[in-house]
Amino acid sequence: MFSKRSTRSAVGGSGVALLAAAAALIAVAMPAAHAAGTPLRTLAEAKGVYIGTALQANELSGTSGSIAGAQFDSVTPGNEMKWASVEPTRGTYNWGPADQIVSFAQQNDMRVRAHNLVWHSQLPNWLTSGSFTNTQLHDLMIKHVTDEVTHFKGKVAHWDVVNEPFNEDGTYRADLWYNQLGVSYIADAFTAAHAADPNAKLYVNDYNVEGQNAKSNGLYNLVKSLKQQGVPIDGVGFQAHFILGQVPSDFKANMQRFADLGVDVAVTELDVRMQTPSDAGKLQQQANDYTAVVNDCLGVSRCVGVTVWGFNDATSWVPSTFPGQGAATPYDENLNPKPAYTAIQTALGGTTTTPPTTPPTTPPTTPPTTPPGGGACAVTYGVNQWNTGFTANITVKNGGSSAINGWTLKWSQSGGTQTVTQAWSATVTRSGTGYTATNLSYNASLPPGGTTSFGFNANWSGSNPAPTGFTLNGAACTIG
Ligand code: 9MR
Repeated sequence: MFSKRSTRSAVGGSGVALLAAAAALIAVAMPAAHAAGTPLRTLAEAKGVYIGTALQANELSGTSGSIAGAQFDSVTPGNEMKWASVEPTRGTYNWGPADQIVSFAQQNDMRVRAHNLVWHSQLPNWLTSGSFTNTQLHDLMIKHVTDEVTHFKGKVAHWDVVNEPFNEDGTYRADLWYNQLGVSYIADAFTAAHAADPNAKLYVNDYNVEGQNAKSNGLYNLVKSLKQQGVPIDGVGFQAHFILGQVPSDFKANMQRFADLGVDVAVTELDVRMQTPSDAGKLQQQANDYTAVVNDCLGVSRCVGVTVWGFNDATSWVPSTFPGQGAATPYDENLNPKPAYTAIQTALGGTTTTPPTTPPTTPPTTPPTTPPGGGACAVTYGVNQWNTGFTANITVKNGGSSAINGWTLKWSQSGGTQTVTQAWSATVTRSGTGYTATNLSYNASLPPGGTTSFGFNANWSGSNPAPTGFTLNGAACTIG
């Protein structure tokens, strides 16, 4: 379903060139909360990597859901797949919230980075306060891993099988698992996960391992040993919870040494925290830090993707864990994109467009018909097209003298076959040669002279001619 990094050459360089060559993007003023330009996921896919976000089940609807689905092609449940969430009572599973996130991912054509199976934290009380023999604890771990991986079998691309097994000095963390089972718990967890879903890519994941240091050396030796033993490990996740200005300069080289062991690598929980309040200088430094991380991943052929740990400052874990710090993500608390967003977009190959000084629309020479409740309109249609797909960005202007409350924009595209795969800031459907876009609740009202913008991604084959015959609530539109 998704291009893996190993296929990057098939869709990468030539796709980017095509993107650039075919770009006919019309710059438009986008409403708050929806970023201008090509969505991050479109750019990432053209580079053969994914761009992901952590999400919690209460973020799937409304503006946060619509941004997440439009911009990201991978989702990691922030908490919903952890042991305490899925097995709060021994042997009784609560899959609901995690299932909701998986459904959201399927609806939005996103992959799932599942997180996590064996960790020292967010364990249920029955497990931490129980008194189990080593054999019982081993069997409980294997059963949990087997049951959870089986439940999501075929629905997740990647599993964080073992999370945060190291101390800062590179020794094993003395947690429940290591203390009772010894280091073999790690290999056993991977083996059980692989048996339950042989197609899922299995990762070990940790923090403060991005640079070469005692902790990453410990992790390196573990991965080397697991590979030598033939344990089914596929990848290493670098969480990348950074402090402003402190992305290690050897992050890329460090990822490369792991890749050289024969595993994939991924940036799994990226954020860059700062002392709040933020200011322009800090936000620019943060943008530089995000640029460095994306470039580091793109510089390692086995780096399969980058996930941000929450895409917006409103729901980030940082302020509650580090009082006085925050503003760590690419979108602010009002869900508006920050310089860090543009930095990711640019690093992934997107271009920044400057709005034209004169409006790109031409006034109609004959007055359009104006049905009750509707109005004359003007449309700008920008398309970024490559060999199998395209991204369309549309701005519609209410050119009439009365306000519109609730709008439907229709147009046709005759020739070739096109399939809409996702839309943002509007609902977009395709039937025959006709498209229908309807407003979301936040952009239903268009005052006289007011504009709103939306977009969609689609696949095409045969040909992909220019759209024609735009109407807004039945009134003909000019195309600028
Ligand atoms: O984002 C998660 C937050 O909501 C939880 O309160 C927290 C509890 O430990 O876990 C957060 O996610 C962590 C992730 O699972 C593992 N790496 C560190 C993340 C931030 O704490």
